[in-house]
Amino acid sequence: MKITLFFLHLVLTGFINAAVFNYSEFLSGDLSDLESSPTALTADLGTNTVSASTSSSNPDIFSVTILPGMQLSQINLTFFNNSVSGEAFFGYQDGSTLETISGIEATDIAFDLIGAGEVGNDLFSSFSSSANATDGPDLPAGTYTFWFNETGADPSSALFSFVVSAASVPEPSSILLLGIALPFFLRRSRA
Ligand SMILES: [Ca+2]
Ligand SMILES: [Ca+2]
Repeated sequence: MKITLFFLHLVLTGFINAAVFNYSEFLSGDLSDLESSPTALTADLGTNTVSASTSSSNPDIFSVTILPGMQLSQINLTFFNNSVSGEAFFGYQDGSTLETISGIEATDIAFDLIGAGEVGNDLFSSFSSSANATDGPDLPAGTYTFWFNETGADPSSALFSFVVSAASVPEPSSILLLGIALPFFLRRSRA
């Protein structure tokens, strides 16, 4: 019994101390239902996960903050299940809150109707475009708010994997080289 408790302690503290997030509704409770107050998560380099179950009466709204020097490279659908409708709504907007759901229109949010057929896919290849959401992949540092919702009463479950990598910026040596070379080429072109 003591060994089991110690192991459980290691597992739980491991999750709490991990730099990447692994949010499981089973362990940590239902994600926020409120667009004005999403469950706030901060990502780190590597694979960050959210495991959630939604229904028409239980929207799941959460924000993901990408720290400076990093980018959100992929959102992979790792698992999905809905035995009735077979799909659910999943979308995002820029910022730490979501526009009021009751007044939201399709063009207000980048979204996809996700289903089992997309398991293994990077959802950035399927999201619609919206003026209120930066086009992916490789979302820069900032906060993005996600909305997972099943429109029917039948629950949908999903595991999302947010892959964060170092932001792709030109190396300082490349910039320095460009600074040295550019005046040279400009002089030559004028000659
Ligand atoms: Ca939920
Ligand atoms: Ca919820």
